[in-house]
Amino acid sequence: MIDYPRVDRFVSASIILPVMNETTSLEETVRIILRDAKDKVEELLIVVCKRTTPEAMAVVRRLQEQLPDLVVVHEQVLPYLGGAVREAFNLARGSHVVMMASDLETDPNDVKSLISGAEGNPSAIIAASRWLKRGSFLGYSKGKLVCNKIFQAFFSLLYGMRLSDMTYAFRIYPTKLVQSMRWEELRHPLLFEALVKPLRLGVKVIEIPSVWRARTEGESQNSFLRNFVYFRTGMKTWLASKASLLKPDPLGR
Ligand SMILES: Nc1nc2c(ncn2[C@@H]2O[C@H](COP(=O)(O)OP(=O)(O)OP(=O)(O)O)[C@@H](O)[C@H]2O)c(=O)[nH]1
Ligand SMILES: [Mg+2]
Repeated sequence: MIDYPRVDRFVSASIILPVMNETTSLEETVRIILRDAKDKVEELLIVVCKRTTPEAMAVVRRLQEQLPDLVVVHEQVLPYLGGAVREAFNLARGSHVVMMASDLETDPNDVKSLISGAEGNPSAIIAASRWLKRGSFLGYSKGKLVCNKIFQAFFSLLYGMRLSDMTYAFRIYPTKLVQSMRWEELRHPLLFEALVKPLRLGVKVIEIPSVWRARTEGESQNSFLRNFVYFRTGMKTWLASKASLLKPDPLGR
């Protein structure tokens, strides 16, 4: 039988922080997470690449010096954001992993709520949603908002799930789950793949409200047109056999 690994309790969280051009946003993200949840954090897994700016690298090095027991810096081998997240999944040592950004678009004040969700439901994915409370998109264009809503409605119907936000990459996962899945995407669509593949396997997803605020520092690595690739990811996963979603040896890397 095809099944995904269950986790019976939350022990600690590995926080994945991909970094490209963030300085003060990264510092603020780390400060708030540690203020709220230091005792629950296994490690801050900062993923950098060759294109990470020297200014951002300087902040990463400083954090590493200030928090030697918590900060792990990894230079990615696979390309793009999906590659960064996939490598972090494999490195994580906590019982759970938090997927988020370091540009403050994923509000670090909500990390504690994700963690308490995982404490109550250790086998589930706890996902932040921008559609649970009115006014949770700050600085998002009207056109993008309409596209976003249509996309969410289409895929929640297709997957038969009452989920309001399947594309906000701000979630906590059981580490064993993400390490047992076969990931394909290398760019931003990995963030959507990382929700629909577990859904296909029957993993429970619980949403909590969160507010998205457009970044004020640096710029996004995603182009609007690339969002259309998300359709392909969603359809391909819907059509895939369940066996193809997991690695042949579920706990193998
Ligand atoms: N290490 C690494 N980090 C990345 C890469 N691409 C993006 N990031 C970081 O990952 C986080 C999310 O990426 P963004 O480019 O802001 O994309 P997004 O906000 O998810 O997407 P949009 O809302 O469509 O702009 C940011 O903190 C980026 O700096 C990458 O190739 N490698
Ligand atoms: Mg962003």
